[in-house]
Amino acid sequence: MRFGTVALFGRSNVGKSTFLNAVLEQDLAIVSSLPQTTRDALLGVVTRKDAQIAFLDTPGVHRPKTELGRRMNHAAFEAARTTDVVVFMTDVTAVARRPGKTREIELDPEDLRLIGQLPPAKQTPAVLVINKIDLLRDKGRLLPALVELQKVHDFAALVPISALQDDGVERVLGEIYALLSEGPAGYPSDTLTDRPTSYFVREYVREQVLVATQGEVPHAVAVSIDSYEEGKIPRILATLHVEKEGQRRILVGNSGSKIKEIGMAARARIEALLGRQIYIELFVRISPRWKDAPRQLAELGYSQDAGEPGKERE
Ligand SMILES: Nc1nc2c(ncn2[C@@H]2O[C@H](COP(=O)(O)OP(=O)(O)OP(=O)(O)O)[C@@H](O)[C@H]2O)c(=O)[nH]1
Ligand SMILES: [Mg+2]
Repeated sequence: MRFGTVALFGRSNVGKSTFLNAVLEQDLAIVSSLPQTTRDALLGVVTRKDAQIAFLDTPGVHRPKTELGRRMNHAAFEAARTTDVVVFMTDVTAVARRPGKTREIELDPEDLRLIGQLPPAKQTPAVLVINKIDLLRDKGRLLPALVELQKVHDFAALVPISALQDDGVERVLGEIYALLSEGPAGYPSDTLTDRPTSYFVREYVREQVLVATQGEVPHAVAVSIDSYEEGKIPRILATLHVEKEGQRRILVGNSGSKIKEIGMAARARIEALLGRQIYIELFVRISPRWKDAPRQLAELGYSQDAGEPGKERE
């Protein structure tokens, strides 16, 4: 048996959470086309006959404007620093042709900055994954890009994939397997994650906000669980926190139509995870500056140590 922990690390929106779901063969993590979808590290455990890999999906590293953003980056760097292997993920936009550039391949400057902050290869081996190859018309750009990337860091392997189309995902698992050492599994074989149900309730409600709203609203929302009553049909009351009155009005919608739509879609997603019926009711509240207030951040589940594996908080 081989066992190891693996951080999924990289810029926002490159497909880290999509990849996690692909290896788990389950839509555990929330995914969206907006940047900064993932806000904290999420464990997802893949158990096979001869190996167990504990993946940590992390928030996309970005230039933070709030305390929440700083904590998100911190969670990503902590994961990359503490796991056995790092998957550095980028996507084909990083190797796309850029107007006005003279050199054939110009690596993404943000990628270069992040690669420069990876732990030394001798200490933590890293696998480079280029995602979204389904979008790349000119596949001839891939090889020179891989050559350039290999020059900036001693990656143990470089794998082009399409997480969305489940193309190359198994090869990534193979490359990770080759880097793991023999040892007992870290989790019981039926473990999927270490997060409690309440975490996924919050996430799946937030996911529907990302789907149903635009502009500043998706990023202004955090979700808290007010009560969770077990029973034949569990009864969940949750609050969506926004920063401003205008955002509250958008979320509620015309005579409550928007919040109802969000609640119904979130309920379907939660029911699919739990395999049972639930009742959920959503409220909207203005909590100004929740993204910068340490106490409120902690209450909303975004405490400073939230990203560290094994430190559950609910
Ligand atoms: N075409 C294509 N799109 C993809 C692929 N993988 C992910 N995407 C899309 O890219 C967007 C971002 O995906 P996520 O998995 O949320 O990206 P992430 O890296 O987790 O983003 P953050 O959580 O914000 O850091 C979504 O719209 C996905 O559907 C892929 O292989 N091909
Ligand atoms: Mg994500």
